Amino acid sequence: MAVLLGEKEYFPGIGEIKYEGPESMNPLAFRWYDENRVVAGKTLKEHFKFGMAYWHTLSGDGSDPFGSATHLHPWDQAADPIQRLKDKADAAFEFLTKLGLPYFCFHDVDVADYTPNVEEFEARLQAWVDYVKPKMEQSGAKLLWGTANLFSHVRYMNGAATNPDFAVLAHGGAQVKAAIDATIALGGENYVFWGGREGYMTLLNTDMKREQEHLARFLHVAKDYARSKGFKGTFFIEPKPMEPTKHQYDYDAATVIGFLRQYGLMDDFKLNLEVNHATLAGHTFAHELQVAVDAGLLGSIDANRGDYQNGWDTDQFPNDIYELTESLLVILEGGGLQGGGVNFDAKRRRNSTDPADLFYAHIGAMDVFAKAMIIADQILTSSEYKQIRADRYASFDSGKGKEFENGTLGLADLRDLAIELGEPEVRSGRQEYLENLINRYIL
Ligand code: XLS
Ligand code: NI
Ligand code: NI
Repeated sequence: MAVLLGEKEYFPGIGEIKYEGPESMNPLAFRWYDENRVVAGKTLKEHFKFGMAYWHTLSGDGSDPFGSATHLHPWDQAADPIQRLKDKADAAFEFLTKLGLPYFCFHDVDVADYTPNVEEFEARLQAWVDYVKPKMEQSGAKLLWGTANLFSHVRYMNGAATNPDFAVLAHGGAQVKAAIDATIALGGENYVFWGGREGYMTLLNTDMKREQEHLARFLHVAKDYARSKGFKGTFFIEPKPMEPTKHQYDYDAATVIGFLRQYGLMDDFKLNLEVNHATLAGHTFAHELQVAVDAGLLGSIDANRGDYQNGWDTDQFPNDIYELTESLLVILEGGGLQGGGVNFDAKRRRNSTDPADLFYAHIGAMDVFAKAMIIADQILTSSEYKQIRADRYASFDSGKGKEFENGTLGLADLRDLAIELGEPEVRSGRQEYLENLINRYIL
């Protein structure tokens, strides 16, 4: 991927990040992410489809509830909103081409300043589309997914599609329409819905059933509109249990799957799973992945990590090889991501104020993904990992166990068989053995 600079270079002194191999001590090089390396039949580039999150990388300013911005972006200074969106796009494409990120993702309000004037906002988004389209063609970078931010504006304080006020829902519709139009215009491969405020703060003022029906209807009309405009990609729902809302309707993978099934959305929607959202819901990321795989709905992932000590959505960059290896075992065995990729929904810390910190963050994350993929593939192809699990269920492979699976045994049959089979043998689940097996390949 050739480096694409705008009028100004925003990351001077940093060139194209190259693969130098595990022996390299260069902090601005990849040690494991060789995009052309083939693992399990595909290149690492194809497996991951790494994406830059426009919001964290270009818009995130380091502010938190206790303090204002610490990341003072040179691309965010122009007074004119159109000039500023162009500067930001220049910085975005410089960054992703220097890193060799093949994809990016955006919210409508990340790429252009939001204005409540519907027509004016549509015009700004169109100006952005016109500006980035040639940049995408020149660099080869693609749009993994687009989305609309229906949670920041004051009107969305009680949700968008689940707001008790229809006028608010209509404004949400206007934003989603414009974001879908932009996604289609840029050849976006997927479209995401994350319902940050689609939930409730207290049941005392909430008609939960009615709100969920509205959400389903909203998703249907958005999907129908996109299809009518020729969109062939997949829609993703991104579960999260809470934050900002006390209770969010898209709580976790299992909840979303039930919702999609109930409202007839299974053919068009899959899941975009985020690591830190899984942990907020009290699950491991591997658990959420497995739930989606088992339903045939694993679409895409938002890569990051939480903080074990505080529990909220800290969106840190991934760096834990063990956890990622476990996750990639599930993804590889489950046949990969359906249509999606790996979007870095992660931000550098408030006090990581050097522009180079953005590079270190992504390089480290891409390397740990690459190494974990290589390890997971070795575990699957050359260890006893799969066999141990298969053996645990061997009693269902034939005989009466098989008959039970096939549905030909009743409860009374089970009673008779209990007598015939006698007390079952105590068999180890071998958890520590399996944990060591993973480390055997890591260490
Ligand atoms: C917030 C979400 C958000 C979605 C896109 O917690 O992760 O960033 O990915 O709206
Ligand atoms: Ni996310
Ligand atoms: Ni998140």
